[in-house]
Amino acid sequence: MIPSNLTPIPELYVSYESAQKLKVEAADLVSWDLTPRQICDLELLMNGGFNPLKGFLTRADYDSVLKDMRLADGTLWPMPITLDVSEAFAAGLEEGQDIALRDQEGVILATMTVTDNWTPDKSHEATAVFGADDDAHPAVNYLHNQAGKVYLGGPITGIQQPVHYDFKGRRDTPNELRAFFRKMGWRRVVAFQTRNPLHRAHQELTFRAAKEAQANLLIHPVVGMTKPGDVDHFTRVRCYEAVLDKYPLSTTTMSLLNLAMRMAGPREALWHALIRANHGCTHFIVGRDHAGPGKNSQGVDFYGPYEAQDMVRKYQDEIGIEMVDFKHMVYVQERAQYEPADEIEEGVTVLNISGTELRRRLAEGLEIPEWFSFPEVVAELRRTRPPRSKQGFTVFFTGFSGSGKSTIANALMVKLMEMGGRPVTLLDGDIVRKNLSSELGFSKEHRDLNIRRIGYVASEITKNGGIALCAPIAPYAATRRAVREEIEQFGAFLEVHVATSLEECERRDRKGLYKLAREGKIKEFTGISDPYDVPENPELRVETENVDVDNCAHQVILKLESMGLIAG
Ligand code: PPS
Repeated sequence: MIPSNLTPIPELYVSYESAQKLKVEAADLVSWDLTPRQICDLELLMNGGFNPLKGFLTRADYDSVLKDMRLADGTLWPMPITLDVSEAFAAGLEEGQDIALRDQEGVILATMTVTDNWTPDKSHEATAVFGADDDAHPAVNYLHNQAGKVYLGGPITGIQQPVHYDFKGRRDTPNELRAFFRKMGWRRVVAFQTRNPLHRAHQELTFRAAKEAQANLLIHPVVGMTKPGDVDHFTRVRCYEAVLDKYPLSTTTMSLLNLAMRMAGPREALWHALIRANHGCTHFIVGRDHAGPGKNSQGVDFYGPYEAQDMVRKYQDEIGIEMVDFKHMVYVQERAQYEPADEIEEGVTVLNISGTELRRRLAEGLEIPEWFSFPEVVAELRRTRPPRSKQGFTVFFTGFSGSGKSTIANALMVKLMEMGGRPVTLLDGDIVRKNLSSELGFSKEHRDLNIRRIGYVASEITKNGGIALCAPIAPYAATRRAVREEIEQFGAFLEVHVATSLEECERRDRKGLYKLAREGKIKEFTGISDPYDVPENPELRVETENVDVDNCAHQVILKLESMGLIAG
């Protein structure tokens, strides 16, 4: 049971004087540069947000969390908080060795005594924690494609908090929030977790939840890492600030939580409840499909809509936080007000705008009515999400060498430049290899690096409202997917498979490379001696045999029009 909000929660920080000493001593330690997700985890470990954890999970705790949602000593804890590192880094460590944990600029945040060092079975972890070993789940995808191969476990000695330059005044540690609640005399506090902008329905439901629980309200948005594709936290916080003004004075406050979400549905809901209890909250709102990651690769939801609520209800007494049902609020036109959907009689006109519909209206620059959201919130969203026809985007051609990618991309570039409006950049395979990637060869590692560099440049172009046309072979599906994810944070990503068959490319053999590859004079040649993953669901597949280049480029233009990316 977590201490009531009248008492402080244990932190892992040492005193200021000890921290200064440790910083100097740590200069001799081996350093691990933390990933963005690990920085989020470390912050909550150190400030007590992840109480009762004292460090990254040991192997015994990890096994037990996977199996029973409990630490080895039986304490409830549903989420494996692990320090994943590379094999090379782990190989150099001895048991009991202290290491320095540093942020991405090299600033020391903590030291850790490495008591455990093991190679986890990630497929098993995926199934145990997320319910399926399916890369369509963002955390499973992270586990397999981003996390290091080895886990380190052991206690943490906290030196200093990670630095945040944004919204400093809105960030609170659990103890700062507890102190605030004490000062304000808030004995009952209901927390609302969110990773989305709030609209009128949310304001209504949270205010109603607080009234029902006879509690004050804490809007507690996640600003660490959320689901790829979410509205960025800068925009969201400006939106939340606008909504905060709509609550009666001194009933409600907002604090930002630097959590890295896993989108693990029921387990995540339980984890969220524990974190809120640590922050001194007595009640926690859980809705339908809390922290749901969407659909799996078979198109089926990963979790049932009420699994998260059932889970939190089951453990609420053990945690010491009471679950409050999230009421689905809808707008009743006749009465011009929001009411819970399950309390409405038949025959009245109920209005609702789904998340998908909202995104469509923003994307197409259509009206968003005042009954749905506050004008200040809509204005903020419009600022960051201009209509699609004004956003940047990336067209990513992929296909065999000689398939016609560059030729089509060049034709497309000219057509787009004729239309005008946005700057266009062509990142052709050959051009990139002359400039950006001149030192790279064609091993899997080098190809991945090459594609990631192209993806990075394209994402910057897209973010800044330009059009990036990429035309590398990009033979690996996982790398293409990573690039897609990076770019989709900022704008549309259109994958075009230039589906010229290998036989045809070889027959054309414009550069004479296939001949050399067949003779073994070029090694690792895509299609001959190196693999090519055919895109399964590209936005567009173009056949080039018996179709001229102009027509192929025109097909892309039509697709862009149908996606609303260029005005018709
Ligand atoms: S990758 O796999 O996406 O990084 O390749 P990419 O950057 O597009 O570079 C492909 C061009 O390099 C030439 N080339 C080879 N291609 C494939 N395999 C091997 N081993 C190889 N060696 C040289 C080839 O001309 C490719 O150009 P395109 O324009 O695709 O024909």
